[in-house]
Amino acid sequence: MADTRRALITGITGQDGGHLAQLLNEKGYEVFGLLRGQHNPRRAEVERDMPYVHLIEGDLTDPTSLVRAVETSNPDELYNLAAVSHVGYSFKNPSLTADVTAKGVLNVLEAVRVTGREQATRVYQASTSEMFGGLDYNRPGAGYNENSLFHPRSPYGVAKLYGHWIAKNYRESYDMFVSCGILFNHEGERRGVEFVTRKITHAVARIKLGLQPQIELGDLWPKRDWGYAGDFVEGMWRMLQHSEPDDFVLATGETHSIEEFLTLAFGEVGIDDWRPYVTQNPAFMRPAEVDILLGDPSKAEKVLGWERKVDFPGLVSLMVAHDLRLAEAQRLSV
Ligand code: NAP
Ligand code: G4F
Repeated sequence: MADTRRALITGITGQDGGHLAQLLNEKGYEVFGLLRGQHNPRRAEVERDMPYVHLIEGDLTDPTSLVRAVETSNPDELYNLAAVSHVGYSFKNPSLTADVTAKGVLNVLEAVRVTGREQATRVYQASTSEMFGGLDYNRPGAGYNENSLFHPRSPYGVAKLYGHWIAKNYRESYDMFVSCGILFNHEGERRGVEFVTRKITHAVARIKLGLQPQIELGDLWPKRDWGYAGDFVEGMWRMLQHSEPDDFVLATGETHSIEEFLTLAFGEVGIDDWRPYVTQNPAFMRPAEVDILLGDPSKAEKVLGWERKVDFPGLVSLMVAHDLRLAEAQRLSV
């Protein structure tokens, strides 16, 4: 019988960490997750929902903890998903964002190298479409691909670009298997409520059940290429099964505005006009905005055989249905 494969996931408490842990467990992996903080409020959730995950305490800003995590888990595959991942927050905390989202990647790669696992551990780095910036001059009609220009528009995007290039540098310098997934926005039931899609579906369910009157948002015109997180973690895994390390865009190839998202989400609960329920608050606007993101996933489709299964209306529908169940449970408990 073949040995059980071992995977270490940083960012285990995050949206993608949860989807990926589930996928790897279904595939028979022994799954390890890096957990930060002396009292992480999400520990109990992980222990309840993913009892098969071995938790290892550590932090992306603490190189020694990462060395210990790699030694303890001895992983065949390491998925570096941990980051300060909220773009708006990165404007308010740019130095922390650089420490975690940029230098943290270096710390992870070094942990693999100094433990002598550079030929044994395949590494996935969570790169992002935020690196492209969505500016007019930098906007290809058919969507951004692996060769498009980068022009990040936030401390988060800049930090991710460092992570992307240091990952490629370790691939080239040390012959390490390091693949970068340039992922466009992906959402779902596990999405944090600080991100616009979940903030909307969470509020729509509560408005429908009379638990809150309105929702406050920032700019409504930006467009995003929104896919389903469950589909995207399958693409991450495929990148590490490929014969060569490489960069791959994962996207849906469609872009939609926040207004379109609002129309579909409110429509799911029978509200045709969302405008009376939405106010705009400058506190949720950013010093520099990414106007539009549209990805071209044709390389991942062709080389990895990856495909997205959930379309835009399906995504909105599953998120609203999930949040209606949560809101209903909350209403019954008060
Ligand atoms: P998320 O839900 O915000 O999760 C971020 C994770 O990083 C959390 O588990 C968080 O742990 C952990 N973390 C933060 N600071 C840390 C530190 N100093 N040390 C260790 N762990 C730390 O993000 P996500 O949506 O799952 O995204 C996963 C990755 O993909 C991120 O790197 C993100 O930037 C990138 N990405 C996401 C998207 C998307 O649309 N979702 C698109 C492209 C790229 P705590 O629970 O302790 O805070
Ligand atoms: O949901 P968002 O915060 O996601 P954003 O900024 O696109 O970043 C997400 O996707 C990236 C991939 O492209 C990831 F790398 C990153 O980690 C993260 O997962 O905001 C989407 C859009 C923005 O234009 C924002 O300005 O929604 C706009 N928006 C309008 N009102 C809002 C709000 N965003 C948030 N979070 N909250 C609002 O109230």
